[in-house]
Amino acid sequence: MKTIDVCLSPELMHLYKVRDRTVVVVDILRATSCMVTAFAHGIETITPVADLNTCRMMRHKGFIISGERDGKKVEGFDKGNSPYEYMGPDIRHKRIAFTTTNGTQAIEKSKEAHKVIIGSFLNLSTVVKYLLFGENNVLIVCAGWKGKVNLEDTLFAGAVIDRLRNHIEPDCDAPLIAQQLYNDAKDDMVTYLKNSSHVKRLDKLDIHKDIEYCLTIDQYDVLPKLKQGVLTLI
Ligand code: 3SL
Repeated sequence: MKTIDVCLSPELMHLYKVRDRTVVVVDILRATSCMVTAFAHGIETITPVADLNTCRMMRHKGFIISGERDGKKVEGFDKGNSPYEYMGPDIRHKRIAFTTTNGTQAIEKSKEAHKVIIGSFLNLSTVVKYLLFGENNVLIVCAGWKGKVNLEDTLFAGAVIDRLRNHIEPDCDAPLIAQQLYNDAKDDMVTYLKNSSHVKRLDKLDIHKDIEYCLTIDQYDVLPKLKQGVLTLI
């Protein structure tokens, strides 16, 4: 039977061998939710970039430049990190260069994997189906917050594990923790996450509607995949 594990923070990546695995990168609030939304609304590619300057330079190559630091849109950038910015006709058939505090860093740390896909609650069933029929063992990489563990990415990992429980075997205890938390939270994730650190952070920025949106299950059936450093649709 295939196995599944969860890396609860990118700081723990050195503990995992990823070359033979399919890695699912998740940053529920809000980077991977934005990416999935952008693909569902017609973006052609997203290039994840770790630092601000490289991202800035990519405007000269015709990219929309997007990103945040500490939740706020970067000065001079075209777009920030709210999924509502990625629903309009202005992104159709365009290319985005994207840099975020945690999400794009987690993608960078995962790039040695055999396959890297992008997960969020918005495309949960599509992710699950892909993992079910894929041949590789799986690692879910939670972006967390500046190296620390967060609840929302762990809940997503738990949701995947719960749906695959009869088909893929947990590798260690992190999948069991994630699954247990998801089962505690699943009936009302918005309330469950009320005291979580990133929800509090985003509440201060007055973007509560982003939180509810990012916790919506199965809004889209798109699956972004990393190929030579660029995200495209499978
Ligand atoms: O860290 C990230 O990648 C972001 O998603 C964080 S925020 O939701 O924009 O604050």
